[in-house]
Amino acid sequence: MNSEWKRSVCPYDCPDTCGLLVKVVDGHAVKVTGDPEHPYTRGTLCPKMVHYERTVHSPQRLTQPLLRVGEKGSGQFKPITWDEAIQGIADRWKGIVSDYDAEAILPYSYAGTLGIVQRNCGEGFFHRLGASRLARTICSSAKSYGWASVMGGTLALHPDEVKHSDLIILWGTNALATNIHLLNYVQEAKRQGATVWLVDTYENPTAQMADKVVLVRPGSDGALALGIMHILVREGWIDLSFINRHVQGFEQLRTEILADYPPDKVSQITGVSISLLEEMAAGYGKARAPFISLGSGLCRYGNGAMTVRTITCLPALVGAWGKPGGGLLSSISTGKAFNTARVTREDFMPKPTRIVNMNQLGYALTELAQPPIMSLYVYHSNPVVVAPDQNMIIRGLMRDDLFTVVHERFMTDTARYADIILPATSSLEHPDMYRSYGHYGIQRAAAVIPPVGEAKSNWEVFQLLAQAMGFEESFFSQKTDDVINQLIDPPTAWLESVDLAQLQAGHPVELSLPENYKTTFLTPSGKIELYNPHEAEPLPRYFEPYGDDAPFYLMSAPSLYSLNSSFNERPDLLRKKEPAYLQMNFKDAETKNLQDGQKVIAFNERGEVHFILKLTTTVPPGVVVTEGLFWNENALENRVVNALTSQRLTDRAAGSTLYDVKIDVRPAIIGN
Ligand SMILES: Nc1nc2c(c(=O)[nH]1)N[C@H]1C(S)=C(S)[C@@H](COP(=O)(O)OP(=O)(O)OC[C@H]3O[C@@H](n4cnc5c(=O)[nH]c(N)nc54)[C@H](O)[C@@H]3O)O[C@H]1N2
Ligand SMILES: Nc1nc2c(c(=O)[nH]1)N[C@H]1C(S)=C(S)[C@@H](COP(=O)(O)OP(=O)(O)OC[C@H]3O[C@@H](n4cnc5c(=O)[nH]c(N)nc54)[C@H](O)[C@@H]3O)O[C@H]1N2
Ligand code: SF4
Ligand SMILES: [Mo]
Repeated sequence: MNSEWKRSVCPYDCPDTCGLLVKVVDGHAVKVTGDPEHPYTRGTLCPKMVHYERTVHSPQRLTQPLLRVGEKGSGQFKPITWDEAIQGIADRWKGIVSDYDAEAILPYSYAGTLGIVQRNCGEGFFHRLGASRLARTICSSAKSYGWASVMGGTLALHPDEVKHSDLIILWGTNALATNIHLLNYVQEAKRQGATVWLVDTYENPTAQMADKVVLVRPGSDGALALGIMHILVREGWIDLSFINRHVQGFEQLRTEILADYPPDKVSQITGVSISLLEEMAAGYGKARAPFISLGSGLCRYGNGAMTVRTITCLPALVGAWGKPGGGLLSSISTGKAFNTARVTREDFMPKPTRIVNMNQLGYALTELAQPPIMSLYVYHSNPVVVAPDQNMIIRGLMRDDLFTVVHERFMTDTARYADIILPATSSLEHPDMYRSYGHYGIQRAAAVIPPVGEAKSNWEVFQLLAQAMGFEESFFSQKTDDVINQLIDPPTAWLESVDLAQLQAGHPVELSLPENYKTTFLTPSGKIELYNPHEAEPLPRYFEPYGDDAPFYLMSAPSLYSLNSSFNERPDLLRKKEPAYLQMNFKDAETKNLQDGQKVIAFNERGEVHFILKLTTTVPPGVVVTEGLFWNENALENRVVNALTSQRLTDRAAGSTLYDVKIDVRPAIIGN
């Protein structure tokens, strides 16, 4: 028996990007633990990953290429060889290119893996093909935009800072599910006396570790931030010397905007009582070093970018950036540390091709013309479940003339609609380089086991497709490790501080930050830009989200036991994840004459989804909550929450508005 512990990295779309140790016995992963050597995650994992080997060796893994033999969506397939699959795809695509144009082919991918090469390598291929491009904005593009509008390219706060804070605001984040390692540091600060606030639309599971919970009306956080700033100014709880040195536009903000947001008005907009608003402002204004951890939920609204922009102004007023432990952590962007353009190869594009927004896949498949989408190639994403307007997407995928290829580890709802399915490797079966959006660690991982069945990695499949399409660029004949090497060779300026030998050997290493990075503002003016002359609205202000004409705002928040639609292959986690509950306040249930445990239908003009009603006081009236994305097969009536969400986009950066949706609720069986 050959048994060995090997290093790897958690590949999932999670800010923590944990270091892993994998016990491999005779080519099988038998145990997965956290890597104690990892500087940030320090050996602990979330409940999803402690048995990653069960995902990797799941009996549900796809192990052979498959060809559809039944109706689209019926899930009936027969095995074919890789040669047949690749040749079949290439033949069909060559026909589409000559009958329509390469833009009739649409790639669709997101973040099944965050590995830099496997995640991005399809772009090199599709750019060379001249296919339509995909705007990958489903997650948090509006958040990045809002941050950058105030802070430009300023380096993000190091997460360790939180340990030194005395007031931590978890703003729109269910960190217990989505950012548990940050919470370890929050606990450390709490032990030293820090106060923790949660600002959310319901008492999410993280509320249990907060000293104070502030519940806001969905999409109204921008007004809350303006109200706090109003009080900070009114009370003089501002840091004028910091403002004079580092802030642009404070006077304009104060006179033109803040004067308009007195507590009574803000209370009306946000639903936060005047006394709680005053208390929050006092807490923030008097804190030595307030730290805001900003989640992404609140950016997924029609006003999402503006909301983030407004909240991002807060630390500037109190000079939090100048204090150890103070500031605001949005997302960490370390893309500049790598030569990623060597993987995405925009230079391969014959012309700037059409861009299709991933949040509008339903429209793209049903309404887009000149040319219409005739082929969809999905890899490491599950749009039938994760993208808005599920019914319209399924209508599109049912088109007889649409040729759909899905490269997947599992028979997802999207894979069910494929004409050809290609089996994908898991992260333990392919090498990659990882960076994180929650810390500054980077790590290279080798494949630690051979591919399961005939599975191939994203890079290997694009190589085969390139060959079949007759692409002769030497780029496509590289081994995965060659492509990974190009990311760091020549080393970028940022990598110069890193021990490359350690990195190459698979150890976690940290990118270093300049000493004064917290007060080095990489904006055009060199200051924090409360006033941004490049914006159509140079000053932040509040405007309403979309809303809809229906009684309940619907929050589809993350579950502790799945990650987006991943981990639904795991019976052990499905048992822990509660069934598709819809949480509702007792008062609303009374008005609607609904009972706890009853089957209900949530509906709006886009669709209907069945849930089991769960009555609670943790959700305020006017809001309903469902936690976790399910596969259709685990849902009550074959539709999941995204049958209700909308393809509308955010105010800036074309993001998703997955939380900006209202619904009504009725009993599933009348008279029950
Ligand atoms: N276990 C688990 N971990 C995950 C994921 C998962 O699905 N499960 N998803 C991963 C991904 S892709 C991402 S992007 C990150 C996301 O992680 P974060 O960006 O930290 O956000 P979430 O934890 O998803 O929490 C969103 C919260 O926003 C709240 N919210 C919604 N609307 C509003 C609003 O208008 N105002 C305020 N204040 N709050 C609002 C929701 O109620 C919810 O509690 O997590 C990643 N990690
Ligand atoms: N209603 C609602 N909808 C949401 C959200 C929400 O909070 N509410 N969250 C949104 C967010 S923040 C995001 S980021 C998106 C995420 O959407 P996606 O990125 O689509 O995430 P997953 O559902 O995890 O699907 C990833 C798929 O990739 C596959 N996969 C994993 N590794 C590989 C690989 O190496 N190669 C290939 N080919 N496949 C692989 C997995 O098996 C899995 O089925 O969902 C969004 N959808
Ligand atoms: S999902 Fe997140 S917390 Fe869990 S192991 Fe992966 S990186 Fe760590
Ligand atoms: Mo995300």
